[in-house]
Amino acid sequence: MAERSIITSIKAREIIDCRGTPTVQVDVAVDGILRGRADVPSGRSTGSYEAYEMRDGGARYGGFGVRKAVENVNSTIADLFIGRDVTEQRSIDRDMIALDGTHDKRRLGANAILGVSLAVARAAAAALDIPLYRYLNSSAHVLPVPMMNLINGGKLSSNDLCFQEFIMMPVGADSFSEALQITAEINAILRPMTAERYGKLAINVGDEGGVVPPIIDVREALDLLAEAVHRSGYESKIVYAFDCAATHLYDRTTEKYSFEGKQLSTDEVIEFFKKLCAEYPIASIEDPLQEDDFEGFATITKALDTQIVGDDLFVTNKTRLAKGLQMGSANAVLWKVNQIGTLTEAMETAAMAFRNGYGVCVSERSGETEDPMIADLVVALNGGQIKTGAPVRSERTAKYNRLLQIEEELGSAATYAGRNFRKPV
Ligand code: 2PG
Ligand code: MG
Repeated sequence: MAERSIITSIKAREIIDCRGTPTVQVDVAVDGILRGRADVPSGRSTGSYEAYEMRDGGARYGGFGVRKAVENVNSTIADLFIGRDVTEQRSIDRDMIALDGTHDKRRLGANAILGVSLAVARAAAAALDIPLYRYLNSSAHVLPVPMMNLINGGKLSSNDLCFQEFIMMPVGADSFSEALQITAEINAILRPMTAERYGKLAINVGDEGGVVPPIIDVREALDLLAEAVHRSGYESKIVYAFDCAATHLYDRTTEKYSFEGKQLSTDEVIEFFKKLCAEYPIASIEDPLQEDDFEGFATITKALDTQIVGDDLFVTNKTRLAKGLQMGSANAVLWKVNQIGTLTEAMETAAMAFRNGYGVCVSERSGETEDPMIADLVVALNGGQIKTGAPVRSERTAKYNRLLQIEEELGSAATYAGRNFRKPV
């Protein structure tokens, strides 16, 4: 009989993320040895339908403390799982969902539940002495295209650029390591160019490491990025993407979107993207419309020959994805574990997406820590695409650097997703 790996303790603590905001860290010990530690990320431009992030309120940390969530792990959740086999990921996640009993995990806090879910996965892999990506999927082998957010706008910056993320994707690279090299080189060209054109303050970076020039016009930002790409000599290997985060550009009263300082109707937004896609090699557009507009998402998906990603639209939630599948809204999901709150549910959402021909783009949150977990997760999913900021700031580079290690570990078994990022296997 196979040896069992028993959880002997679960302990959470409050730590801070890259913005200095508290978040939850969980340790899981197996047979008396600390085997798994995981940090919970946190968003700023969040969707309304995300799982509930429990915050303490009050004066401490401006109300953002997570002591209650920590306490929920250390008492209620820990009590439930001491003595349990650490490899029972699915039943552990299901038991936490049942114990919580609410639709959005507000009793225990999705940040409490997710911390345990991720730390359990990591502890199980460590107890079995295999890498996390392989523990989750023995045929994990796809290295993702990094979606590099080199120019920041929206809620994650201090400029007035409407779109949140201007992204370049090195789809023409031959490997992940070459892709990373290309993007770092382009970023090194972009920064002095931006400073020269917009002044030195423009190269202070936003929450995800991109430059923050005082630009309002979308084409102007895209041209800046495209010029850096052109100067690098890598033009033929690059396509572009955006996260528009349009939920945050939408006014529910006027039913208009604020694009480039102008007020646009849904039809005008769709026209805007049609023109833009005719002018630039744009391979992916995330949240071009607001989170409740499944119909608009269906229209724009039909109108454009590009990947349309639902972030606030789907919030990694199977029920919302099922509605999108039925209506033809988008053709890819953004995949963020903390939007749903357990690894098991997030993996089910990814499986549902792939089964139906949708792409899966694994994503950071704007509030990250140095935990590189999503690097293993994107490889475990054979996901093909990862969005985790610019190739600067350690909470972003931790993920890219972990992917370099994984590529090396996999050796000749590794495949770089490249131009097949939406359907890599
Ligand atoms: C997004 C993200 C991550 P946040 O909108 O996709 O890039 O931002 O984590 O603030 O939701
Ligand atoms: Mg988004």
